[in-house]
Amino acid sequence: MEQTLSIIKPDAVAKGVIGKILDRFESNGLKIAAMKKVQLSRQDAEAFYAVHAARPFFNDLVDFMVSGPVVITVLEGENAILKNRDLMGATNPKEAAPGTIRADFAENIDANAVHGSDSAENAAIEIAFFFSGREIS
Ligand code: RTP
Ligand code: MG
Repeated sequence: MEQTLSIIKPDAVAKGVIGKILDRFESNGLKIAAMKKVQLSRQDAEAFYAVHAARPFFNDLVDFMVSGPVVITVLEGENAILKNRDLMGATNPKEAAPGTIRADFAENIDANAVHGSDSAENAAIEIAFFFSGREIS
C-alpha cells in the first residue's frame, strides 16, 4: 500500500472544514494512517518547502503556512499519491475541476486548502519530516 502526506492548510482549518476534507479522503479509499494538528514554526515551513526556496512566491507561501494551525495526515491506499492529487484538484482553485477539494474549499492560489506529496520520493521525505514510525499505523 502506498502512503502520501497531506496537509490541511491554515485557511481550511480556520474555515472549519477539517472534517469535510477528511471525509473526502476516507470516502475515496484513503485510510488515515497518522494525524496531528500543529502550529508550524517558520523554520518548519521553510524546511518543509525548501524545494521552493528560490521561487518568487516562497516568502508568501511560508507566511501563509504559519498563519494558523494545520492538520497533517499520512494517507494510505492504492495509488495514494496520485489519488490524493486528483482529490485535491489544480494548485489554482480557479483551474481546479468541480468536486475537487480546492474547487470546493480553497480561496486562491496561496490559500488553497491542502498540500499533497507529488511523488513517491517526496512522500517518503515529507512523512519522515513530520512523523516517527510509531505514530503511523
Ligand atoms: P502543494 O505543494 O502545497 O501541495 O501545492 P502544489 O503541489 O499544487 O503546488 P506547488 O507548485 O508545489 O507550489 C506550492 C504552493 O506554493 C503556492 N504557489 N503559489 N503564486 C504562484 O504562482 C504560486 N505557485 C505556487 C501554492 O500555494 C502552492 O500550493
Ligand atoms: Mg507541491
